[in-house]
Amino acid sequence: MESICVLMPIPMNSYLEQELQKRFNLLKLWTAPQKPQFIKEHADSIRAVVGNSAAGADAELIEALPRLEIVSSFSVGVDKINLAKCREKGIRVTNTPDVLTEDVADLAIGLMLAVLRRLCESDRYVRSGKWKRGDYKLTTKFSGKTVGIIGLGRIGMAVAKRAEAFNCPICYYSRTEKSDTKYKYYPSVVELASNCQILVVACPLTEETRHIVNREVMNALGPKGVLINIGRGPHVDEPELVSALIEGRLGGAGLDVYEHEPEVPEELFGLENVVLLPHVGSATVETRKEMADLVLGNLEAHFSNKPLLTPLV
Ligand code: 8YV
Repeated sequence: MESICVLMPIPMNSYLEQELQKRFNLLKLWTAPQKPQFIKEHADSIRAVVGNSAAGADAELIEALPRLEIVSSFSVGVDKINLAKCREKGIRVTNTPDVLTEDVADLAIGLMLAVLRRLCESDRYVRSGKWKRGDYKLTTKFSGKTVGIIGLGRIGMAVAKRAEAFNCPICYYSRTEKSDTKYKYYPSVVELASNCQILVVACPLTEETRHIVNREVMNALGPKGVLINIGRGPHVDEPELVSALIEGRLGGAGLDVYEHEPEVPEELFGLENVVLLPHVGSATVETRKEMADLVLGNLEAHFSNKPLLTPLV
């Protein structure tokens, strides 16, 4: 397979890069001084694209690569891939489900604890020497808080299970009510937000779920409510989030994702009721290796005419 050209638009993971380099003819777009020129030069030989949550395969790239057969994403989310275009052109799409579920769910719980128990603020308090000079503030209990989950898929379920261990009642919103769960269903996000104390975004990003957390939802969650976003930045109307937090209409937020990564609204930097992470839900050594192995396994299966390991399209 060493002659098969695989295009990687941006760097993602060194193990993945090394293995792709060993097994295929890896083209690293980010190393090219003129990207459009580079694509043109290699258009007739690129048969696979490896994308991720930051760079996938949009309509323009797909149109530019007439020999493209497969997009193998180093992510579970495929919002950066034009799936309709792939379907239309018979291009296969794979992602990395399951292997990252635990890490992302763990991080969601970590964010809940970090926001409510003010872990980051407390750490800063000790490091800055303030502890020696003063009293620390009381924080908010996590155990027993009602957790509302938008999207009860693999990750949403894993968050629910973990939160149950903290005696948190669980409720959820999804397009349709699930018959195989005892968790309380709300048919709208506003109703869910009105009836929970911690609202977690865990659904895929689609046109339908863009800004699913809007001003109305934030107001429904209220001044004591906490928003946790481990989905995608565009799920939340970010300027509205900033105003809701500044005006005290929303109690706090734990964010791993943002609308324009790596840009984060600077107004959030000064707020102690907010915990900001740099999109690290799946970023453990163990999981990133499993994700990379899935990307490689899918490519190898495709190019040896075997069934794909995790096909989406
Ligand atoms: C990563 C993710 O950020 O799986 C996803 O959808 O957002 C993450 O796992 C990423 O794709 C790794 O580069």
